[in-house]
Amino acid sequence: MADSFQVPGGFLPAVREVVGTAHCLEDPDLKASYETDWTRRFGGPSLVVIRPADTAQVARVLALCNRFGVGVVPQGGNTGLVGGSVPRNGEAVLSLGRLDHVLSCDATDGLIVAEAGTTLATAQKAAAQVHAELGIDIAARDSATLGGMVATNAGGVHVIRHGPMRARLGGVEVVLSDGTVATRLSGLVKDNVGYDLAQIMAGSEGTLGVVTKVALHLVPIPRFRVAALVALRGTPPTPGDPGAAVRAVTEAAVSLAARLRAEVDGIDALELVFAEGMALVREALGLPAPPDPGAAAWLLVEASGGSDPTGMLADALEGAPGVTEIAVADEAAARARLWAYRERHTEAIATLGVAHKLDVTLPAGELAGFAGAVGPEIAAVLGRGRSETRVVLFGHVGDGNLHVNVVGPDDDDHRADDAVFGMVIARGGSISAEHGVGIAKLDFVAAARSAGDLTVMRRVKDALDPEGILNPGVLLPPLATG
Ligand code: 2HG
Ligand code: ZN
Repeated sequence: MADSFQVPGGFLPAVREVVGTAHCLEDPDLKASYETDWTRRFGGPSLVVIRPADTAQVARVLALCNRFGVGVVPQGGNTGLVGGSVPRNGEAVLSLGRLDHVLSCDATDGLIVAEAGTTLATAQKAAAQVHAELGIDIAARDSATLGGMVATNAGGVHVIRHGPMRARLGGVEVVLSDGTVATRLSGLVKDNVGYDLAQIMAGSEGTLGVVTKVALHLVPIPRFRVAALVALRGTPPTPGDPGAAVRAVTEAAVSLAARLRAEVDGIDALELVFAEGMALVREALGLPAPPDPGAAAWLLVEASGGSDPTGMLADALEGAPGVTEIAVADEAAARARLWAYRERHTEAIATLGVAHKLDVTLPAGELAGFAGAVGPEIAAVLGRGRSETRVVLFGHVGDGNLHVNVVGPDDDDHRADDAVFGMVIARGGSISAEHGVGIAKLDFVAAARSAGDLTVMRRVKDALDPEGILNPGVLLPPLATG
């Protein structure tokens, strides 16, 4: 494909000189896996895929891109779900995959420092060796990389306890568009000397700089950890109100989540799956029956601490409204079996086709109303003849983050997306909870941020990337003309 783009004369030879020919991929077959993301919904042709070995090479490559005016798409594990990590139109892909070394991991400092292409799973293993954890976990842990997780401010299943990626950050090393390297990896908790480099980069989606190293705070491994999968009773259908049953069980889940937080110390996770997703995950992946297979929804709760939370959890669940059956596990493999029903949703949904992945947050008081209304609203906007459409809801109920997966509409049919984002904005929620904006949600950024807020974003972007080479077209909507 390289031939179909205007390659500035001298650019590719100069890049080859920096990274070596073997790491400057121009063959379409070699580039293919870098050009489509995990969703299979987003992607496009690249000019070249560049695989630098270290920060110095990243800096030299970016300086070249800046000089030759070549757009750059930074890419980690390519597990992004919003089209922010793949080329759109002939950009160069800058893959951080070779920067995959853990540089230090020290329980006394409470800090791990690793290169940006290190996978989350690798960092988790390094932390475990010093009897620590990262306090952040996502299902894509084997492929997702730390740099990408900073760039998207990834969330995951432990946000209610330890916060999202930005809360875990002890520093970053970042290369700016002109090749300037900025390093602040001290991990000091109190360090107020001006702007916070790491926080500027968190959630910037590759538009402000390329993260090359990441420092993360560690947390001690708790002595006890227990998970429970709690089945919640359904209600009979209400004629004329197709969302009533989902609304009612979500209401029950939200109340139970609040009760558990109030009564159980050390809640790590509060996750919700519904009957449709449970049936799908069991069928697609051959999982055994959960507690009360006929339930309308299941709340997965995990708690941990220096003393065993099982008793407190049992007391809190005793007599809780709507609960039908409970499975409890403390040993790691048994916990993983409970988690599989929740974590493997993404994989199971992928067996249905290419999903529109709408990752949204609602205020707690709006969650049930939204959950009940979203399926009927999508059906209404898609109209008749879309009976093949599947809407699968699940997510991090503890922080209000629901994942609305819609399978059926064509990749470029935005009607369901627009309807869902419109509902979220109307209810005071966020159109981007933990996956980022990418190109998927560009049209909604202006409605989700005030004009002044957007001005700040554009000025920061202009200051750090004056030529606009970093992840062009991502995150910031084009300025209205005329
Ligand atoms: C999860 O929570 C991920 O498992 C993926 O954020 C969500 O597939 C999705 O929609
Ligand atoms: Zn999620």
